[in-house]
Amino acid sequence: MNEQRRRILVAAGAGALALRAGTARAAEFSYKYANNLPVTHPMNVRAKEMAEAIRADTKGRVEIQIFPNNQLGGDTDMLSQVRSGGIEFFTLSGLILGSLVPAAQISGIGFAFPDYDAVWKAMDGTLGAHIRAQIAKANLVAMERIWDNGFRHITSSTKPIQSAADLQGMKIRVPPSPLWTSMFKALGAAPASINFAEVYSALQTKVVEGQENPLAVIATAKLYEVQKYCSLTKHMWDGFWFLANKKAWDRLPPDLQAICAKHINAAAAKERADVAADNASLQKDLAAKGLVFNQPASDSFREQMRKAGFYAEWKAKFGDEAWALLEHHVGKLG
Ligand code: X2X
Repeated sequence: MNEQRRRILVAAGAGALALRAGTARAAEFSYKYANNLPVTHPMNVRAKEMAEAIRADTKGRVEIQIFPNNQLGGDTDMLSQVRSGGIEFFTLSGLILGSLVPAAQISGIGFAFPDYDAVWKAMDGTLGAHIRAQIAKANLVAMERIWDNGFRHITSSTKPIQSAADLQGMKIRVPPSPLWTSMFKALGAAPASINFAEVYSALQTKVVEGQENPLAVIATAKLYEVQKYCSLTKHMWDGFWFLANKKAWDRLPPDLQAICAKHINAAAAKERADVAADNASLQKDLAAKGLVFNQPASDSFREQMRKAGFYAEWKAKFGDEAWALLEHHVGKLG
């Protein structure tokens, strides 16, 4: 390259740098966080505050861009992206992570957790630690505090679910996860694995009659527009692990890691409080929008799952040690 041309290139480069410095300085670490929920869900509301706090506390060195509502693909796709490094952060139900980390499904065992008190003791305690250690083996980093999705209930366009008998042969959407499919088969239903990105249209076009989710999801994703009944089965609890691609996480110097972890876990705590409040108050709003509620007793569902061998099968899959960690927090199962 001749000297003149080199000088021009150097000058042009310096100009571009100056321009960038004059406007917003590019962050040293610009990371993407993707998820499957609408922007109005507490998870996205708190994540936005979290990203702002991280930018402020790292003096602009870490910038987290949020891609809500399956903008970057459905859960199965986003899981591939966080593994490859296409996205750096992703929140995912432990059960959907189950295709990669089977142990992460244990928190979704049907009717295991009676209430939030038991959930947080287990998930912030020994059971959560066990699950995070298994996730780490898959080269993903799970932040310490799991975010809340909530206790799940069944909705349908055709009928209220009063007992397990009403689930026989019912075409119901479940998230892609071995445990979810196994549980609804044990209950006698005909489950179809569908990513959340396609749930609204699957219900609208009647590919499936029903689905199951916590009230905060039913409300923010407007599932009440395409469902008529909501049966408060409270059949399982579900939460979202805040996952990081391991290489991307390891690229952050320790002081920046500490700031990120602090704000991510603090946002999780706030999101848990929001979701608990929403799940307590949303029934009234959803009823006003036309959803018809009923409250079935849990006995018939538990009995059906026991008879189908669901608890025995999954105890054998998870192993005695993990099962004991769960039972320590919730009592004898099955
Ligand atoms: O896919 C679902 O139903 C949802 C939104 O609850 C999860 O992410 C597990």
